[in-house]
Amino acid sequence: MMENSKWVATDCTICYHSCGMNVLVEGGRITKVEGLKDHPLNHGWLCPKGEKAIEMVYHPDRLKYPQKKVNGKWMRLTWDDALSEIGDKLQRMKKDFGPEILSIFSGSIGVENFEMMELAQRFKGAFGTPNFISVEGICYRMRIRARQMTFGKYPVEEKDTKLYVLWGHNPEQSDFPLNLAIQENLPKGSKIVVIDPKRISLAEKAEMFLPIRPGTDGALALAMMHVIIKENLYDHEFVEKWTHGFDKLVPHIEPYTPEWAEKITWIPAGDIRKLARLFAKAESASIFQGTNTQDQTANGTQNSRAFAVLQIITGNINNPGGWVISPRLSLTGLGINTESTPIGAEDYSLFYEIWGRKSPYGQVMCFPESVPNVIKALIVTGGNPVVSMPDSNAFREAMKKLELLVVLDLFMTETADLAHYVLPGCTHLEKNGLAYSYNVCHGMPYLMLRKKAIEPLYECKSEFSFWKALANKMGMGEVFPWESDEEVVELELKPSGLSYKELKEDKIAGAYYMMKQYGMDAHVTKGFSTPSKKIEIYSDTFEKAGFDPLPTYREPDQSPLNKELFAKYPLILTTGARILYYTHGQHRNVKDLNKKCPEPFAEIHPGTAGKYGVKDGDPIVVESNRGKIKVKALLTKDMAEGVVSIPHGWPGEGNVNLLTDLQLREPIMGYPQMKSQLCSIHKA
Ligand SMILES: Nc1nc2c(c(=O)[nH]1)N[C@H]1C(S)=C(S)[C@@H](COP(=O)(O)OP(=O)(O)OC[C@H]3O[C@@H](n4cnc5c(=O)[nH]c(N)nc54)[C@H](O)[C@@H]3O)O[C@H]1N2
Ligand SMILES: Nc1nc2c(c(=O)[nH]1)N[C@H]1C(S)=C(S)[C@@H](COP(=O)(O)OP(=O)(O)OC[C@H]3O[C@@H](n4cnc5c(=O)[nH]c(N)nc54)[C@H](O)[C@@H]3O)O[C@H]1N2
Ligand code: SF4
Ligand SMILES: [Mo]
Repeated sequence: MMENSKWVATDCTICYHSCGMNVLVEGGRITKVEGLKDHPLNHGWLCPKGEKAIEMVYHPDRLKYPQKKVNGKWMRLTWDDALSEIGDKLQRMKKDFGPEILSIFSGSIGVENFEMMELAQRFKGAFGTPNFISVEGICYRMRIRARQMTFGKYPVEEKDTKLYVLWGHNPEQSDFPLNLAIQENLPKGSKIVVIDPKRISLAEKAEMFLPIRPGTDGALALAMMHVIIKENLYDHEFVEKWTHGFDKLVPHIEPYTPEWAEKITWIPAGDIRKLARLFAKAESASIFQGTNTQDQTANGTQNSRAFAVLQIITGNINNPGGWVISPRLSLTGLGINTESTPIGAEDYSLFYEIWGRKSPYGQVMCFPESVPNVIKALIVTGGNPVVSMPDSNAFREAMKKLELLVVLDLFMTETADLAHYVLPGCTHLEKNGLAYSYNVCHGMPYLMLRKKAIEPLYECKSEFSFWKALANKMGMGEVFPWESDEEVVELELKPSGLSYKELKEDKIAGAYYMMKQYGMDAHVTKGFSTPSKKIEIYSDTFEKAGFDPLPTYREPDQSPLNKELFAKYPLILTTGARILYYTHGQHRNVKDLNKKCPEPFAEIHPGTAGKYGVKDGDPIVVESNRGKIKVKALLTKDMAEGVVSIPHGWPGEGNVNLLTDLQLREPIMGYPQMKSQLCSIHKA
C-alpha cells in the first residue's frame, strides 16, 4: 500500500440496500472497492453495480459545476450566483403566491438516504410548504401503511425462513442481500415458491412455480385464505388470542374459491389448494411481496392487507422465519412539519394520515395536475421523475409549466435537462451520512456510518451543503446550525445509544442497536398499537375511510375483461421488472454494465410474438392508450403467454413510462397501475 493510503469502511448507496463497502484511497483517489466482510447484509460481496462504483464516481460525464439555462443553452455560473438567484426567486414567489408553490421531490436514492430525505423535509418546513413528494407515492409506503393499519407497527419479512414465497419478487435482480440469504438457506432445507408471470431463474429451484396473470394477485391470496380456513389449517390459538375480526373473515372468504380464482389468475384451482397447504403447513413461511410489484396494481393496498392476513392466520408473526415486528429506533428526525396539508392528502387520506400519525409525503401522482395552480417551483434531489414516474409526457409537460425547476444530480438526466438550474451533487463516497436500512433490509436493527472516502470532486456539493447554503442565502441559516454533515449524523444518532466516535473509530462496519424480539411477550399487557389493541384482520379504520374492512379483490382498470379495449390492445403489459446491472434510470453510462444490457427490450413468449410476426431481436413498437415506444423483442418461453414485460429506466423512445397512465390509480393510496395495463405490439 502507498504511504498516503487508507481503507475506508462505508456503505454503498448505489441502490437502497446499503451494503457494506470497503474503499481504498491512495493519494486522494479511490483505487479499489470491495464488499465489507463484517457487514451482515453482504458478507464481503458486492453486486455488479457496487463493483463498478469507481467508474461511476470518476465518470467523465459527472456534472462538475452549477449551470443555468439561458436562451435554451447551458451556461456555467458560480455556486454563489446560482444560490442567490434561486433563493431570490423562491422568496419572490413565496411573497406573491404563498409558500405552497414550492415542491421538493426526492427519488429512491433518498428513501434510505436519511440525510437526503430529512434535510429536504427540514428545508420545506422552514420555507413553509407541505409539498414534499417522493417515490413513496408509488413505492413501498403503501405496504407500510397497510401493515401499520393491521398490526399498529410495521412487521418485516425475515430473510432466513423455511418457505420463501417470492410473490412478484425476483431477488436475483433486485434484492442482492436476500439472494445471498436464499443461496445460503436452500442447502439447509429451505424451500421456495415463485408466483410470477415469468419463470425467473429461481423458479428452477422452487417447490412450486405459479405463472400468474399480472395484476390479479389479490384473487390468489383470497383463494388461499379460503382453503386454509375451509380445510381448518389455520392457527386457532394465534387467531383467538391476538386477532380482531376473524369471525367476520370466515363468511367473507366463502365465495373466494380456488375455482373462482382460477378464472381470474390463470392458476389451476388444484395448484392453489396445493400452495395454500404448503404455506399453512410450513414450519415458518414468509411472503416477500414484490417491493413495488404488488403496490402498483389496481388492488395494491388490499393485496398488502391480504398478504398480512395470510401471515396472521398461519401464525407466522413474530416467529423466526415469519414477519417480525422488530424493535425499531426512532432516530432524531430533522424534518419540520407544516400546518397545511400536501397535494393528494384529501383524495388519499390513508396514505397521508392514520390515527393522527401524519406522513411527511404528498402524493406524487397529483403533481402534474397541481402545476401551475398549486405548484410553481420544484427542487429535485436524487431523482429523475420525467423517466421514472408514470406517464412521462404528463410529467414533462408539468415541468415545462414551472416557473422554477432546480435539479441536484450527478448527471444530466432527462429531468435535469428541463431545469432552469442544474447543480452538481456528490456520490455517496464524497459525503458523510447514516446508513439505516431497516425496512428494505429485512428488519435488521442495524446502523452504520457512511464515511466520506474522498473530498467532493469538482464543485460538487452534498445535500447537506446544498440545503445549508441555500437556507443561508434566504435568511434561514438558523435552521441549519450545524457546521458539518458529521454533526448532523451525531444528532440523528442520539437515541440509538451509539456515538459517532464509537461508530467511526471502533464499530466501523456498523452495529446492532437492539436485538430482535421473537414471540408475543411484548404484547401481553399493552396489546398492539391498533384501535382494538389486537392485530386487525377486520379494520374499522378502512371502513371509516369508506373502504373494505376485509381484504377484497379489484380487477385492473385496464383488463382483458373489458372486451372493447382488449380488442384494441390485446396484450397485458407489466413494467419495471428489475435489471441487476441498473438502478432505475441510472448506470446506463457505465460501460461494463451497459455491455450486459445495452438496449431497451420487451420480453414476450414466442407463441404470443408469432401471432404478430415478431421474431427474436426484432425492433417493435409497443403501444398503449398513452403512447408508443420502440424496443427490441426478446422472445422467451419463460414469459407467460399474452404478457409483455418491459423494464423501466431507459430515456428517449425506449422509456416504458411513455406507455403508463397517471390516471389509472389504485383508489385507496393513489398508486399507479404499472403492473397491469393493456398494450399492442407490431414490428417497427
Ligand atoms: N438492480 C436493481 N435492484 C433494485 C432496483 C433497481 O432499479 N435495480 N430498484 C429497487 C426498488 S426502488 C424497488 S421498489 C425494488 C422492486 O422490487 P420488486 O418489485 O420486488 O421487483 P423485482 O424483484 O424485479 O420483481 C418483480 C417480479 O414481478 C414479476 N411481475 C410483474 N408483474 C407481476 C404481477 O402482477 N404479479 C406478480 N406476482 N408478479 C409480477 C416480474 O416478472 C418480476 O419477476 O427493487 C429494488 N432493487
Ligand atoms: N414503469 C415503471 N416505472 C417505475 C417503476 C416500475 O416498476 N415501473 N418503479 C418505480 C420505483 S419503485 C421507483 S422507487 C422509482 C425510482 O425513481 P427515481 O428515484 O426517480 O429513479 P433514479 O433513476 O434512480 O433516479 C435517481 C437519480 O439520483 C441521482 N443520484 C444518485 N446518487 C445521488 C446522490 O447521492 N445525490 C444526488 N443529489 N443525486 C444522486 C442519479 O444520478 C439519478 O439521476 O422508479 C419508478 N418507476
Ligand atoms: S445491492 Fe445495492 S447496495 Fe449492495 S452492492 Fe449492489 S448496488 Fe450496492
Ligand atoms: Mo421503489
